Amino acid sequence: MNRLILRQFLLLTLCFVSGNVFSNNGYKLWLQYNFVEDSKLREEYKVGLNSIFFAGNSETVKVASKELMLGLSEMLGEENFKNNKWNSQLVCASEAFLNHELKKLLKSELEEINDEGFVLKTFMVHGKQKTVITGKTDIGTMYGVYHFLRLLQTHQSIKQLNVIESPKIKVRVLNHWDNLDRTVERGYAGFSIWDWHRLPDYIDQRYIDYARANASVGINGVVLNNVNANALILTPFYLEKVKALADVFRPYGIKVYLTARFSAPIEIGDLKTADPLDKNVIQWWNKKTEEIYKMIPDFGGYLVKANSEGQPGPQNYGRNHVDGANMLADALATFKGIVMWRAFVYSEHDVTDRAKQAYSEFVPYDGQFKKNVVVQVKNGAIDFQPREPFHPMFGAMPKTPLMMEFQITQEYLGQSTHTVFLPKLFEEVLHEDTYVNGKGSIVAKDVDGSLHGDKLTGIAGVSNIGNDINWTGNVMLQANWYGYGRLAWNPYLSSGEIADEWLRSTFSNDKKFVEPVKEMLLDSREAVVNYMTPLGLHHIMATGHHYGPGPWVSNLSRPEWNPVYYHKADENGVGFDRTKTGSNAVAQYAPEVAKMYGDIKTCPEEYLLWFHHVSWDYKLKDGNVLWDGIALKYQEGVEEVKSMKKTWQKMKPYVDDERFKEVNMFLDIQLKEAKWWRDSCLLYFQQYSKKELPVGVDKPEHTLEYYKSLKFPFAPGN
Ligand code: GCV
Repeated sequence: MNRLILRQFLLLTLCFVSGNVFSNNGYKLWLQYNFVEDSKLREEYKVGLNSIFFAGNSETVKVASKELMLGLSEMLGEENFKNNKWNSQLVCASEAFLNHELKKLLKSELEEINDEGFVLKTFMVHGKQKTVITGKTDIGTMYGVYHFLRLLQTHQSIKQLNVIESPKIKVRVLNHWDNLDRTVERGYAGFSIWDWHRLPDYIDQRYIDYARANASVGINGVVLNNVNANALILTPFYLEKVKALADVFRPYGIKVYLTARFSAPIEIGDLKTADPLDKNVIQWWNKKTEEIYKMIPDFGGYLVKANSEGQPGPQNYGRNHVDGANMLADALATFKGIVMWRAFVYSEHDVTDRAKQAYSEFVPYDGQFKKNVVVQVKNGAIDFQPREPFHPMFGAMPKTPLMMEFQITQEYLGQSTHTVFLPKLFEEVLHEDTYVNGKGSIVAKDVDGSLHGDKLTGIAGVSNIGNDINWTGNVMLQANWYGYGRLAWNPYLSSGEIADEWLRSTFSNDKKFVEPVKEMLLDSREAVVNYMTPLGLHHIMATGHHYGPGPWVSNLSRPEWNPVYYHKADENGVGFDRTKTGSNAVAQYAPEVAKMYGDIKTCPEEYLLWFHHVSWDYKLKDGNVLWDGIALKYQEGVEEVKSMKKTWQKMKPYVDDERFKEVNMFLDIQLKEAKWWRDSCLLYFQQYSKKELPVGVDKPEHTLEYYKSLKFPFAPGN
């Protein structure tokens, strides 16, 4: 019996005897390269891939060819592909290596792509199928190889390929909020994957697999450490370790960036000040930057959180964000490095609505930042809530590139136990219309630079990765890392396409699995909004760790850290009036958007309580009064989780036992917690509405006092 038949025989026997017995701990992420069971399709692939040739011998070419061989051997059960050089059926070569004939044939396609783009094209040569994967660079060609593998993983035909793709955003980074002691701020998947103590000499296989996963979706940068930064990362002791990681990531097209603690010149440089206009400080950063580039010639640059939540910054010296960012930008400019300067600022000394503060502070600086500065803006004006209207800064700084900051880790969305498919949230934000240049000025266009013609473009995702065996704590949340990467490559992809690809590559191509689970993923974001913060409620999570509900919290030192600041429930109603009669935050949007949000009749109900203080008796579009509407939404959220659970339970035949059980247990937790959210929030708001729960809403299991008494002293990520 040859190997292949034996393998299939064993597989079938084992499945027959005891269901899906193979355990799969999820470590391989979406790079599972499952064997193609469909023999017809497998034959099609084999016929088209009889011989394979990779031109060039850079490290990138080596990793791409290794990945292709791994993928093909797993998916097709074949290891020995012939190499007929240029006559091979599959040729992978970047432009510089293409032979004369292919270069001529691919001329116009190559003109269309940028340095990281790729072309996948099939020709018929003497009646035989020939496929070429090429790019302007080896990195582009590598992206083409990953795309090709994705086609096979998702069981698509490779007979007539004509794919021309370039990433639409230049800087596509993950932000790790990882500390040097390996704790991860807002991390729910174990400790940091960076084993600083063992670096630089010990290179964990994880670093390589992390790079493969990122490259497979086009992520091209990693900010290794927390924005609440520790200056020690900039000392030679740590820079050696950073260099080791940069060396691992380089072949995969991934650059390393670091967060720069603004007070580093004092803390590790023995200076008396960190004033950005002080000549010793300027010199210190210049030297430090030079030192980094000597070790890491392709270092990406700095990410800075300044004068925000207690972090030091230029304002400590009477200077402003422009002074701070430009000083670092000058130090980096010679080396083509960039500064990602965060706009996440709000102050307890500013009595205006927190939602207005970043815009008020940054928009007046438009046009004043150096060319290699990009301002990093969270998707919404408060803080990564289950749903927020888009940040009013998008569209509002035509002379300054803005990069999007999404949070992949679920600080406010159930952390790692709740299955929430975030590409749905990301897609919603990217498609919001800012109207700054008329209808169609969607957020994605500000991010990809097409709205204002920005040269420097970027997107950041706060990582949900830790050292848990499955990387993200819950295998379903691997989809959010994947989906972020895919949207960073192309912010116009739909969440449905992304869910489809991810499910097929991670689990199975069986329609009976893909269709229902896709629906479950696509509904999961609305579910979390419903059971946590329906109709525009926001930031009513418990204190500090943000785990679970805490709408009653009112005793924190900073007013804007208290949930009561955001919901403003009283006997008249609930919600934050951000219209002209209130904080007038709506005025920060373009007039069309301000008008829509500002009028209770036209404000989408998803944002109702974000922008309006609404009476408990206000009639919603479906005819229910607000109180009933809120209660029914909370109930709907619980029902949605029940239905997610039902869907998953039917998936047992298609999923290995280990991942099946894991997801099942997490859905149980999610259901329990959805009820907890519903019951505690409704009991709390009921004190003000003084109304009965409407028919159809379950009675709370405990009293409000009980929910208020719950404490979680060691909740993770805090
Ligand atoms: C890294 C929120 C989080 C903080 C985080 C901060 C930020 O406030 O709770 O943990 O700090 O955002 O984005 O800087």
